[in-house]
Amino acid sequence: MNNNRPPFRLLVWLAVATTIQLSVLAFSQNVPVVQKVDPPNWWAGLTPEVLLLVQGENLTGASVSVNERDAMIGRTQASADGHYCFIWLSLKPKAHPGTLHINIKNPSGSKTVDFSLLLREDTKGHYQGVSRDDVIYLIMPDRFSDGDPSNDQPFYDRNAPKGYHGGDLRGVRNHLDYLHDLGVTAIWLTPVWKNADSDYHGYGTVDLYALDSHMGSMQDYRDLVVAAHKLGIKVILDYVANHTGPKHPWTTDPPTATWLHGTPDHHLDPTYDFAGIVDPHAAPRESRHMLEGWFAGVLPDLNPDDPLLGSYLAQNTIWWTESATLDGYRLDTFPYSSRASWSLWHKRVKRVYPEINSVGEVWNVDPTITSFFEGGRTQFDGVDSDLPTMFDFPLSFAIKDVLLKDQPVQRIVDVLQRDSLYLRPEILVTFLGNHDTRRFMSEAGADKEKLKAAFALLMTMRGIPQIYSGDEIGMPGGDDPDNRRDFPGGFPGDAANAFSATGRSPDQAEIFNYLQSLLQLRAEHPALRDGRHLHVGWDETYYAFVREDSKEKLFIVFNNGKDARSLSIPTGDTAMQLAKTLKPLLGAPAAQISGEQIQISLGAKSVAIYAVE
Ligand SMILES: [Ca+2]
Ligand SMILES: [Ca+2]
Repeated sequence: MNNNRPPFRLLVWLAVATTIQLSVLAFSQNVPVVQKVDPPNWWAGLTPEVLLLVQGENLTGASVSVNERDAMIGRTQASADGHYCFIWLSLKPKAHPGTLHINIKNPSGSKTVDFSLLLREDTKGHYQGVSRDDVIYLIMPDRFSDGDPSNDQPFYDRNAPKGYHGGDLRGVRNHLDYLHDLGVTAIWLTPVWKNADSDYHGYGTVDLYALDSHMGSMQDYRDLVVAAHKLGIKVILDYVANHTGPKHPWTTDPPTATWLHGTPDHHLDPTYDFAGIVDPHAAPRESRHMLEGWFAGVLPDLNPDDPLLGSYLAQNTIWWTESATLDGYRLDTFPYSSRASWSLWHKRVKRVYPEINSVGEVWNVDPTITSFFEGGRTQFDGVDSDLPTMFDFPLSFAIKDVLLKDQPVQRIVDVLQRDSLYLRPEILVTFLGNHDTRRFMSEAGADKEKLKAAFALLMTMRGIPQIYSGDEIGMPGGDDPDNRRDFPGGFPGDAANAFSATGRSPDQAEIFNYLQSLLQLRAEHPALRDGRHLHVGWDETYYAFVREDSKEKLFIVFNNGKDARSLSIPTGDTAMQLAKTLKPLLGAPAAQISGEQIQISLGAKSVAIYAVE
């Protein structure tokens, strides 16, 4: 703890005791027992108040006091069964770091809880938010690299597709140079908090205030972020507000009567259709199962509209952000919690971290559906989600359908033509795949040329691109959990090491090198990051477009044909009308401009990029 001041105990003579007697006990009671306090600590000067959730026994009717001059108990609220007590702890703006002694007392006795107020880290270089200058890399830490075999157990079995494989935070830190070399500027780690049994993926938490032991220690987490920031790499928290794991203690013993939607015995089956939310004419029953059903039929559904849980979740997010100096959020299963609750969550988090932003998982093929969840405007129901941006699932499906199923290029243009549905299409997070989808290379008809073309589109089109770890070396992988195979070279005894240039197969190297050159191009050309995206032309199998800002213009042509094509692209009344010459980039074939036509011979399933002069 960072504290140069004398312990508060010495300052007691200055302090004013604040005690609130809740109620007179109508029955005899045992001494208060405290098993857990959420959050386990806070920071001096971070917020004017912190809501403590004390879990234990015999807490009903207890009086709570704190004998320190910088803190005051606002009010308390205990559950009827005495297992929980909420404590509103007010903190002075200039509260000093140190240990608060919170006394919880009933007629049978008392219990004192030590609660640390830490000194905040310097905020410079932290809590940055993600921007169009970033390229995000998604890592499932258990499957990336084992940097500390001492934390591999329990449930460690590298042969079990759904067991722990040993990867951890130190493993990620060990390979930051690899990511930096590739050109990545932000990493999104799937949840690192404590899960039960063999839930290696992290999406079934049993304690929102603990790191899973397989991941390492909080110090490992902090060390990873510090090392990442030194390389200019941001770190994104995967936040799951919709549900917990089935073994979370709340499942059978929730802190309030409305903490969860339902109980293990009586809850709604889930649906995964967002139409009932988006449709202004829908009856509540059309969204009830989606909002309140237990995801996958087993995950206890949190009710973030419970005001206490709403406060708990926002505060929990702030605790992780502050603990590890994080830079952004990926919001899991975004539509499955009410947008009103997300709005409050965003406001609470932004109050502390104005620069930080979030990207929501809104899994749908249709931009008319996905765009509804974007924040910044009030929808028909009077709610503004405050969500800055989301993953561009419609574009991801379109790119794969076009390249892999030979669907008309119009599929991609269709998505872009609906960009006016969004307030900020330019910051949508674009991607080919993630830990929930089949890998590109395991889709029917995939090959490395198509993957390279897909990456070229991703890195030249509008949006903030996200790469799923392993796709940069063309890793195969079918449906979950096959799409979560171990990264080669990250684990003891691996036959090959794809983290090293010499350890990559020729195919792996070809894909990696091409993607690396695309990221370098993107870094060198601001127009590819923040320029306007303008159509030039398209037909069944080609699409030509421009990215331009006030200083430069790039021309990109995609041939989705199964064969090479000699294209003659009309440029009249387009952003290319006045173009004089085309300078090929990344090995693009020569292209000629004659009058208002551009002539290009382009190989099958390939993308060519030009600087326009
Ligand atoms: Ca390990
Ligand atoms: Ca829900």
